[in-house]
Amino acid sequence: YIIKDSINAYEYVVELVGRLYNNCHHKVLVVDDSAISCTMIANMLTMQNFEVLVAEDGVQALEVYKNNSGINLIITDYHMPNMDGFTLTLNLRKDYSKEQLAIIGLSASGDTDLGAQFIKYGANDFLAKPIRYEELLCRVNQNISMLEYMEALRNAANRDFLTSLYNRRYFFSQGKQIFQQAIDNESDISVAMLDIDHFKQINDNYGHEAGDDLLIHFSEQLTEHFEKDLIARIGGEEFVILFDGLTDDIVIKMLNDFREKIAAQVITCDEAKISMTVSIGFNSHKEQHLDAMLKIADENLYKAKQSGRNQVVG
Ligand code: GH3
Ligand code: MG
Ligand code: MG
Ligand code: MG
Repeated sequence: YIIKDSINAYEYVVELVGRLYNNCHHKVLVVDDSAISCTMIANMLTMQNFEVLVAEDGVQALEVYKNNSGINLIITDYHMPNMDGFTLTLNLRKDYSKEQLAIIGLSASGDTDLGAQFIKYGANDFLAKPIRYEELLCRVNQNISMLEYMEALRNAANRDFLTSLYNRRYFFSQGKQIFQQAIDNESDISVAMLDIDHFKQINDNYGHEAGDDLLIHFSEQLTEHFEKDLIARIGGEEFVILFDGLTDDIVIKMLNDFREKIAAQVITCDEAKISMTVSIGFNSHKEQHLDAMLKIADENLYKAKQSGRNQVVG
């Protein structure tokens, strides 16, 4: 880099710090039976602030990958005892797509076919040994940018912009599969529809922005309270939850606990202190379709509204 003046230098440092800061969110697994090669690559990446894990062969790599969540890039050698790089790549691709997990194959110099073959086996990219620092970083950064871009696309398609909860489209695509499994296995499945009470008044009294803040807060509470269940925002102040494999007693208790928690909170928005309540309709009666199950939950929600709000009916 040629730094011409202090402004350039400042911008360069800001960019560099930003990149280093972002890199620490990425876990990279380096797989190579040559300890020298493995350490060298690991050091190059550690210098760039990546979190680095290492493995000696394909078998160990699968083990490390299984036991560490959040690895999104694997750099793997080809020649290794127990399991080579191609077999490792093939194994990983059974469960993880190129858009979820980037794999960069390492090909020894002289073996010109290895690169192309790695890609045929499912690698995203390859690097020729001996590894050059600049090229390694370019390829790693390019692959990570691609993963981030894919994640942004997935989120744009599946999540609600305001609250980051899943949207209606994602809820039904996932929900229908979970519903079908529950039918096939004759296991418990239930749904709840939630609607914040008198939300229009909250907007009218405190403004639309405060309303938005409350929706975000409410969504965070939902995610925290129902960690294992499928939650979505399906309307303005309307939410749906799908419970898989839980008995009615457990779900109704969870819903009532949540309802009470919300009712007991006072949320400070700017100067204002705001409280809210939520009405909930529940249904665990299996219908032919998920939509029909939700319709009953919605009727129960209506009953909850009719009989005074801030309650669970189901
Ligand atoms: P009820 O207890 O019967 O549910 O009354 P309510 O006022 O909550 O119901 P209603 O359906 O009449 O009003 C819902 C309100 O939610 C109206 C709308 O302005 C507001 N709303 C919907 N989406 C958003 C949003 O994204 N942000 C904000 N701030 N308000 C929203
Ligand atoms: Mg080797
Ligand atoms: Mg509503
Ligand atoms: Mg409402």
